[in-house]
Amino acid sequence: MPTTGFHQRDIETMPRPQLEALQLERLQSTIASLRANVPVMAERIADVADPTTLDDLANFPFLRKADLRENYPFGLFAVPRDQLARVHASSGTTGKPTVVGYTSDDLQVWADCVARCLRGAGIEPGQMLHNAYGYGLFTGGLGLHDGATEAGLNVIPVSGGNTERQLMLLEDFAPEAICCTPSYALTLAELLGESGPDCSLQVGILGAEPWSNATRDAIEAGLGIIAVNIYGLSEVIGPGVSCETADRDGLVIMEDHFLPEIVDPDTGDRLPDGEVGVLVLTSLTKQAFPVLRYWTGDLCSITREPAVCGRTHARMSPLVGRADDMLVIRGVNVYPSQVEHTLIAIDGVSPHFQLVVDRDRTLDTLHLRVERDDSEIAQSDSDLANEIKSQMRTALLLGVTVSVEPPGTVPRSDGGKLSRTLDNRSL
Ligand code: DLL
Repeated sequence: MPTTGFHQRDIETMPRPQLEALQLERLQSTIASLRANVPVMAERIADVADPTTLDDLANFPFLRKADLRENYPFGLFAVPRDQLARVHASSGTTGKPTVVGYTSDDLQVWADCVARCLRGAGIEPGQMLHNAYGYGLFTGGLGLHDGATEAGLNVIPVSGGNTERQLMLLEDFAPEAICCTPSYALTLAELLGESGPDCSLQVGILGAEPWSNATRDAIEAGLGIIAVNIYGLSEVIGPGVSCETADRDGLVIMEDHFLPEIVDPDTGDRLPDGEVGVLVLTSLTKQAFPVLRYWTGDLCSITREPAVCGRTHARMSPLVGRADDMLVIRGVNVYPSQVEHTLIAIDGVSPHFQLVVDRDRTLDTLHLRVERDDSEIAQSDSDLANEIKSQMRTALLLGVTVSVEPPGTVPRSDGGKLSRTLDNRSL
């Protein structure tokens, strides 16, 4: 049975008074950097006094996804372009992605955070990690890759897709650990069938999408592993903002780098530990793209009680939902507003649409219902559906199925707030 280890034990078990002193010092220098290097932020926080306690952070405004859109692509970066070592991107709320940047020091911090996650989950240096997160602009593949290298693991950079090949490599290479989305782990567990518990895997580092304890039980039984939950978001760094240890008693936040707050979704007021609200994160060491009070939209609670393993950093509960309408489908974030933005540019369809989310065995599927408009375009329904499919794949980086339906079939608002999503997964 894997047991928790450490990558940077002194930091991970630092007494809280010392940790909080470090956080305050780092918060002050993050704010100094924003004032000096990011004109948009300097203007926005001009009237707010520098913090002298961690509680003073509550005086600062939130940073939201819309701010990233308005300053696309590099307007919120605090270093010149020639100091960037990498950029990544995730789904934006409309046409353009959300772009994030890293200096080489930022990449080192990120690798250390992910190495803490992997060692904490019980993976030992010298072991092999099958990395089935997508490589590319998505932070999952490269984020886990660099962290695994930092932790002294042998990384197999399989990336996503081609399940047949993944199964072959799992059998032939016999890795001890795997990382992928929980839904993909469940698919692999099903396909491995009876031989699952006999496979070499011992640990799964799973995240990027919400999953339940029932899913965890099925994955653990199916693959014969312990499955730990890893959380993160591109805007803050990527995977490795927090992660469960092998004890699986909450996701430990890398609090020397990311300062968490839980706030009321409606008022923005801070909530006490234990209460569920929106997770707001402030980066404490990031150079290229420091974020001050980033409104993640993710709902959870936190505790600052020390963990059994000796870690002192705050731990968050698994996410209980979102404060907005963002969907996570097979690890990809999808906003209904992105779909709308893409549809508007296509001739022959009306602005009415509905997104139907389902689960086909273990994998989530997204179906888009659209209506023809009254223009006289010659395209057949199936050609129109194919065109929409291809545009959606480009815009969302996700395969969707599309049905083109007669005018008047897609649900309309009855005066109240119209939900453009029918999510059958929660039923
Ligand atoms: O999903 C980073 C990541 C990669 C995390 C690999 C874990 C593993 P984004 O694409 O920016 O980044 O999406 C971030 O995904 O705000 C959550 O809503 C959701 N999410 C991420 N991890 C979890 C998780 C990556 N463990 C958004 N449980 C976040 C539930 C998660 N939702």
